[in-house]
Amino acid sequence: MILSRRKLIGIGAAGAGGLLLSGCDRLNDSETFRGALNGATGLNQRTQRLLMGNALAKEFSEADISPAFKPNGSTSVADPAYRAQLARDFADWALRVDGLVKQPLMLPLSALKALPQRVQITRHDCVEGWSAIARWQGPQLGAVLATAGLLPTAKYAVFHCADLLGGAPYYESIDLTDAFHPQTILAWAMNGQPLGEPHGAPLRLRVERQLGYKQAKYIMRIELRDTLAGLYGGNGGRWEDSRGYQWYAGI
Ligand SMILES: Nc1nc2c(c(=O)[nH]1)N[C@H]1C(S)=C(S)[C@@H](COP(=O)(O)O)O[C@H]1N2
Ligand SMILES: [Mo]
Repeated sequence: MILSRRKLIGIGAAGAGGLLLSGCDRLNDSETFRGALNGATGLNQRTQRLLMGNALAKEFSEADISPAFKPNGSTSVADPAYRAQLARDFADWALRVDGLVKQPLMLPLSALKALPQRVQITRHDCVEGWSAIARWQGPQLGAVLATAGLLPTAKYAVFHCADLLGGAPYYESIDLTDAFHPQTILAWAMNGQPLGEPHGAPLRLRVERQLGYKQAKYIMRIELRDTLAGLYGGNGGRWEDSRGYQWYAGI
């Protein structure tokens, strides 16, 4: 199903409004609260509680933006379907959202741009030992997931990318705590410009409290799953499978 702009704006606004209710750090420290969280059955309750107790990554000012931001890992995509979409400025591209959702979605860039936008200037830290600061813009992942509606069994969001790394598809995954974190966005713009191919056009993940390899570029599909077992190497990401990188890459 392709959502109309109007429908998306309506649902998206409600979803994003909910996302702004975060910031109760102390609640999450309490064992009692964690117990209540674990025992919660309703998805809305689970989702809302996931939104709390989530510290924000540091945000920077315009003046801090790095003059150069090194493209890393894949910097281009060989897949012919991707090349055709790139040539057409992704006019007929759509993000697929499926798996453990109530309503699978196909979201064109126009729909992602019509959702409430979050802009954040953050630092990207690559395990190879370099960092760079950029301004990212896009809808919150949580608003997109709220539009699709998660089934109660959903535990992970998996990002399927268009590129191969070392001959196998790049993919990454995060849990729902990070998926609904207010700074977790699907970025289509970097430093005020649409993402270029080296940085992951048309869409990349920004999950700001984790290392560079979690920031999946060239996202084609988001799949909601209850387990990471049985998916490629079973470790939840391309680097996790091939190099033994930690699945939770918290900084
Ligand atoms: N699809 C895809 N996403 C990816 C990678 C990749 O090779 N393919 N490399 C990762 C790594 S290790 C880093 S440091 C960042 C680099 O992002 P940049 O190219 O915008 O600097 O993207 C991450 N996301
Ligand atoms: Mo990296």
